[in-house]
Amino acid sequence: MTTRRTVLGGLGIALPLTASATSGANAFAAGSADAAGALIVSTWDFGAAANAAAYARLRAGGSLIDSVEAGAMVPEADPANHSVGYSGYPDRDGHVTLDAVIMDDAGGVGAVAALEDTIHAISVARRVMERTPHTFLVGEGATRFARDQGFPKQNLLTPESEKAWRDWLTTAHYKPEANSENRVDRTPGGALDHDTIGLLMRSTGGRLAGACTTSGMAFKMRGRVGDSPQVGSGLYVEAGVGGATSTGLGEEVTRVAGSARVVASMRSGASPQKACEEVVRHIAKLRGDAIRGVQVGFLALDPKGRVGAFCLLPGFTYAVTDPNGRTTVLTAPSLFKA
Ligand code: SD4
Repeated sequence: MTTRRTVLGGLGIALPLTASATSGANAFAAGSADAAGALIVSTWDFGAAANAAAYARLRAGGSLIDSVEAGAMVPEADPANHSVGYSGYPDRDGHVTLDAVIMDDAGGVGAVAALEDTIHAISVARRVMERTPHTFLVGEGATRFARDQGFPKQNLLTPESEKAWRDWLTTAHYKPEANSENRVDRTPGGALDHDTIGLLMRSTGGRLAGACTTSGMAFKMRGRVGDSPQVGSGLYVEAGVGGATSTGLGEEVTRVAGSARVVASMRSGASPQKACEEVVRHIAKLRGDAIRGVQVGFLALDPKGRVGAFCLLPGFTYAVTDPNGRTTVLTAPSLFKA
């Protein structure tokens, strides 16, 4: 059964928690939500705080791109979040490297991968979109571009993250852990934590935009880039059709251009929910035993305000903020039971 919790009121003001059973994504199907208002969805429990910032920016007169950027910046700056931005777990050589993409529904795209020494990867991605003729900058070039654009050089490796890495080095055992995003008991170095945020937004008029930002899998190989910053894998948005974003083990998403595939299903007439299910089932069929114990989750939103979410394993949560600024955290249905 899907669970539902209202966790935040408009503009991020905390409301008492309520718990009730619901049919999850269908609670926000067109017609049941205010189809005329703006809607924000994002991955994992911590997406609630990002949604609040995105909502506040929109209410203050920001554009959709301003708002998705503002949302993504929240976990990027959060030292308790050990993969997005500041205090992210490093790669196996001890470097914190960030991946991000931002996209509107009019062909605007900007992305960075393997960005270093810069907290707000999503803002650098936006600059790529708005101030270069390119869509994607990586590594040293992305980092140099960030400096040229005036983003301050900052050491992202906190003592806590460094200790986690040094502890990990004693075994150097690489095994991604499902749903580590929501674990509260995780000990630094004890798990290969990853806390990607994928955030999708629909304006009152049905226009769409999205953002996705991460430091990827903890203790990854140097140079590894996951799904998150790749248009069509970690994020895809198409005017009049919908948007999708992914989380989990990026290699399994990149293999099938997952978010673009979700949107393609929606273009063929599937609801956001059915489209997410179709792609998760496709990954499971394609990969068989190789994805045992692996988490992949998709979140989708269409211009009517319908929301879909589906994943391989139980435990993928997402936050939905309605046109009144009320945020609900839902648990996505999964293909497998465990
Ligand atoms: C990656 N998909 O780099 C990201 C990790 C992630 O929640 O989503 N974590 O593979």
